[in-house]
Amino acid sequence: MSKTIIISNRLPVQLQINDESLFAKPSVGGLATGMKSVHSGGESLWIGWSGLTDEQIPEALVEEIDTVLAEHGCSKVKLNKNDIEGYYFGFSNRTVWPLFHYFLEYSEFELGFWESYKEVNQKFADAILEKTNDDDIIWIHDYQLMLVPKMVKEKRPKATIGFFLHIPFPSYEIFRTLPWREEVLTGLLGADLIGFHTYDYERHFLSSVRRLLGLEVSFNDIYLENRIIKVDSFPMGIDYDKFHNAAKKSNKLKGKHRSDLQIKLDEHKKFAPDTKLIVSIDRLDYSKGIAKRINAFEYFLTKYPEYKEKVRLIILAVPSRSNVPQYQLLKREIDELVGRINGELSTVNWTPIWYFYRSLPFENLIDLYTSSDIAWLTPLRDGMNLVAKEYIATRTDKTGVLILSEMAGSANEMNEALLINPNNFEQQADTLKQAITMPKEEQIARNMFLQNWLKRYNVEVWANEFMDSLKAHGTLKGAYVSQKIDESALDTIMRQYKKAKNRLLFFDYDGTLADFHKDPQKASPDKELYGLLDKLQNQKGTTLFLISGRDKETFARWFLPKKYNMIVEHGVWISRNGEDFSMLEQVKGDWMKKIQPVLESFVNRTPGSFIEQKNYSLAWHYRNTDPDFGQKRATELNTVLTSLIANDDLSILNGNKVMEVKSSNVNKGRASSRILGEGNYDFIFAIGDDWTDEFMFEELPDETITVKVGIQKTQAKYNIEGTKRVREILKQFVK
Ligand code: GDG
Repeated sequence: MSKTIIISNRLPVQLQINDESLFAKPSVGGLATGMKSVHSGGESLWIGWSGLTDEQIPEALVEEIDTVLAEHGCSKVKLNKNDIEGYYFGFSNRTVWPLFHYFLEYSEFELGFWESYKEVNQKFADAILEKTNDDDIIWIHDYQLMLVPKMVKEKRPKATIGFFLHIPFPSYEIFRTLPWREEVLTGLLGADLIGFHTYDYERHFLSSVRRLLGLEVSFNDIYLENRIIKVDSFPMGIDYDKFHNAAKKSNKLKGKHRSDLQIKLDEHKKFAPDTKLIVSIDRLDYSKGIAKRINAFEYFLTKYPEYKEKVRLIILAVPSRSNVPQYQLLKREIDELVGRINGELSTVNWTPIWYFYRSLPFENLIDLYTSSDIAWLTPLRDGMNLVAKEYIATRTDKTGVLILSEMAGSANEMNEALLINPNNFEQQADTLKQAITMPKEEQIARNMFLQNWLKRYNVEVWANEFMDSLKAHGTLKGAYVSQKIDESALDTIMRQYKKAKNRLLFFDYDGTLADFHKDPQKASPDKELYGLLDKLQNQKGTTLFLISGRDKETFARWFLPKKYNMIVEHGVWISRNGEDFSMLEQVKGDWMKKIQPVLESFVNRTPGSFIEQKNYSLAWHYRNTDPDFGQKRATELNTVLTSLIANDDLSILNGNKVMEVKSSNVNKGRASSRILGEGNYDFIFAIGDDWTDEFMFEELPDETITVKVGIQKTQAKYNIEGTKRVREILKQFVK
């Protein structure tokens, strides 16, 4: 039975050694919570570093660690102090982290770091190889492990591997500066599915793949040798209920049951009821823009001095990576800034900034969220930023204002927040004023929308969407790979052709026999094509059918006088031997149950889109989405629906910013199968370039020689570059 394997730098448990005894405490972080549904039961394993280096583990506890971890479904990767220095504090956090967050000047390109990163990635890959089988599903997390997918794929080609990057993927112009850029890209491409938080990161990655590796990329598919790698965005959600319910519980606590922090916050409110509390919570990291935020706060108080003594900024900065020099400098800078501003502006009754440099228990985090009128988050770059989502989830009465940097991945989904550019102090000062004076009704209206979204697209949905997509890709992997028609393949086809007594040929027209033209009417057949088709038409033992989505009028004009057999409008009309067109199909709807969940999953992953249900059709509207992203999703939906409905009587209409699925009974597969049933053929050939031809490739019997023009995903056995090469085949057929 196949297992699910999760791999991340750290395990979702924390090990502690007290008095020479070992304890494991489950972590409460977003990832650990999100993966609960994936990492449950006996059929899953989480592989990662335990948090203790070899040097920190007493000899006597070495074996016990494995037992304790196994109780939590975990298995450790052994790392020593040097590994952690070079791979984690070095390459991960002094090279990749700053580079991927656009802090090029902080990025250190040290060969020693890189060597250590490779070695440790190999240790993770070895641990995976030791614990897995061919049919396991492997999900690798984050920037510390970008080489692992390839290391595993090389040894275990049949494994299904997913990778998710939790931080931004930078633009090509930034990424190209990395000395080991090709190795990192090819490392990632060992995965079958690569996920990012946003479409922007996805397109940056695809652009680097295209430009640095020269690989063929079609929409969100990368073609590498005989593999297709899918790239997609999955915006990570939070455990909405956990935050919402914790806030409800905390609001109900009375008197001494309230936490010390909550009592302090309550006192503050009682003492100064019209003062607004502004909260900001981040790891102490230069990407989070904490120093800029403090400067912007000072600017706000200078621009709007009437708010002195009326607002207070609470900064919770959680200690992080304090071994890295840049973080030590930042810590000093923030300490000094807070000290100076508080020193300069404080009054007897008021300290403008409350600053905590520590990690607080979850309950205190909730106290801060629920007591603050405004959350002000100003990352200069942030993969997602979960704090923004958590703040909204805890606002049980729906009041509260979120001010969020446009540079956070979460800003893509949270349009109802007040979005700001963290470098623009003027805008931030004005936005703070707007937040302070925002009427309650407006706050509620904005947050209602945000809460609905966060509740719906929670972290469990996120994890499941990724896993479903990975599993789906795993199943289809083999089906998509077609063989290129080279000389030897052509030889084989021709031998069968010559031997056959009764041949049936289906040729698509546009993009197959003739190139596309801006004006479709101008893509008329040329002399050479007529010549070739005439010869085939007259060849003994050959039945030729042109099969197209074109209207019957155009085909009648071009081909009726030639008496070619034709099927048009995807199979509605047929004409044989120069006879007038007659109907091949009558047009029919219990299919909606199957299509609706697919459209819903697209709504989940495409902010701004919605479903319209009509009597006999379902429409997915995407006019209000990011234009590029909407278009991309439409294309993807088209592909998904095409394979999904290949055996149904449905068709897809691509309208203006709307995609409609209709009951129709009509497709090329059905039409060609009907024709096939009329005779006894010993050579069947079907060629076409677009998705409507896939119906033929799927429905015609296995022995059919199916050929896709182009190398996109296909169910066809073969592929061929373009119309010129198609003509060469025709020439061979008539020789
Ligand atoms: C990386 C990416 C991406 C914070 N202080 C305390 C505390 N927290 C919790 C918050 C939140 C988490 O830490 C921070 O998550 P973020 O998403 O804001 O940021 P990163 O740590 O940088 O995470 C980021 C994320 O990965 C997920 O993919 O969103 O962009 O950089 O959940 O609640 N929790 C407790 N005490 C604290 O003092 N208990």
